[in-house]
Amino acid sequence: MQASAAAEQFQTEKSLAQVHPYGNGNINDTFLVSIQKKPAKYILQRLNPAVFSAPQMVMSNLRLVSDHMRKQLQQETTPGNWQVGEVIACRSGENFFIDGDGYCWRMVRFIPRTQVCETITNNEQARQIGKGLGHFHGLLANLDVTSLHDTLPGFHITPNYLAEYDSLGDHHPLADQSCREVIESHRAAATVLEDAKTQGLLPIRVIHGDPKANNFLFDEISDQVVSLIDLDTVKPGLIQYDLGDCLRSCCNLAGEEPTHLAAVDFDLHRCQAIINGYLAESASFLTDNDFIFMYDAVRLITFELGLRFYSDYLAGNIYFKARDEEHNLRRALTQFRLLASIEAQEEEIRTIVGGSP
Ligand code: ADP
Ligand code: GN1
Ligand code: MG
Repeated sequence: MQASAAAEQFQTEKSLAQVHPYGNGNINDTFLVSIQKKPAKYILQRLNPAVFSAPQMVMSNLRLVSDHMRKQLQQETTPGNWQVGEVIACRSGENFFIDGDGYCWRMVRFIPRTQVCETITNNEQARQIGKGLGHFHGLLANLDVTSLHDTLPGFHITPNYLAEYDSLGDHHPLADQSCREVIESHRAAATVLEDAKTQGLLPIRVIHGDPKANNFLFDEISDQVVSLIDLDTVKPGLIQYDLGDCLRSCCNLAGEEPTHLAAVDFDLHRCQAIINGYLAESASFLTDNDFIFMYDAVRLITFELGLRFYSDYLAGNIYFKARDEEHNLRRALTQFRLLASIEAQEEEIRTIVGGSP
């Protein structure tokens, strides 16, 4: 179904004016929907069925998490400006719509006067992002983890991604020697967070799963982070996955899609700014053990994403949206270069995030 036809299935206030592709997400198809003579806008999304096989679970989590955040915000002593997305019902009253081809569509209100930063450009933005992630974790800290569906089993379980990679075969015709070497030299370290989890060293909490730069919304005027969107992967997990992913995404000076690989570098000032922002919001729920694994987390999640991109390249680009056949290979090389930069600065990063080598 065309996006414009799908948009008509939802209970918007006025007749729709325009529906355009929007944003740079790697998973879902996103459209900006505007209505006539009004600034109000909506975001329409077609969920990626290769990633989310049970969209009703995704939508149920979205409802649960949004309602919980709203309740928590009402109880905050100093009301802030945190925004929670609002799902628009479709004509049948459901919060999603399945088209004739089986695709799941949903609509949310565009959070007004906000914008995303595809690539972070300064330390204040980084501090805001850290604060935003800490606020998000704090709002969900007392939500029962067992009330959430697992929308993406195996997500961030690095040994599983290695097993998937291994299943693609040792002599794959597209194999890239440098990627192979990185993967082999990191194989042994891939279980570090899962081992800590099994040993009971790290608690299972409600996590976002995907707190990369372009999932944070900045207020257009104040430049404060006012929302963390893309809640499809909210689930029980380790906050180390989230911090690792946030640092991986926001401290890379060249962003995830650089024109020159040489520009890829993990920036320590950004790292410090994110941690400062995060700590300012997270004192109530962090434990000493949480700090021990922070360096391992940023290293592991960067490796993991490189491995995920590379495996998807070998598998024929079936998971991440890709512009051409080698797009996921370039993305993998970017993450592996960032990994090298992280490892070269291990001592400095540990000084910032805690934990001894
Ligand atoms: P994906 O899962 O593909 O990454 P997202 O849910 O992150 O999809 O949406 C893609 C982009 O759409 C975001 O990076 C952001 O620019 C924009 N977006 C999504 N939801 C909203 C919203 N409620 N308000 C404003 N912008 C949004
Ligand atoms: C995907 O959906 P998006 O673009 O926010 C992916 C993340 C990756 C990220 C890398 C559900 O995030 O895990 O870190 O791409 N999301 C999913 O850019 O796999
Ligand atoms: Mg996104």
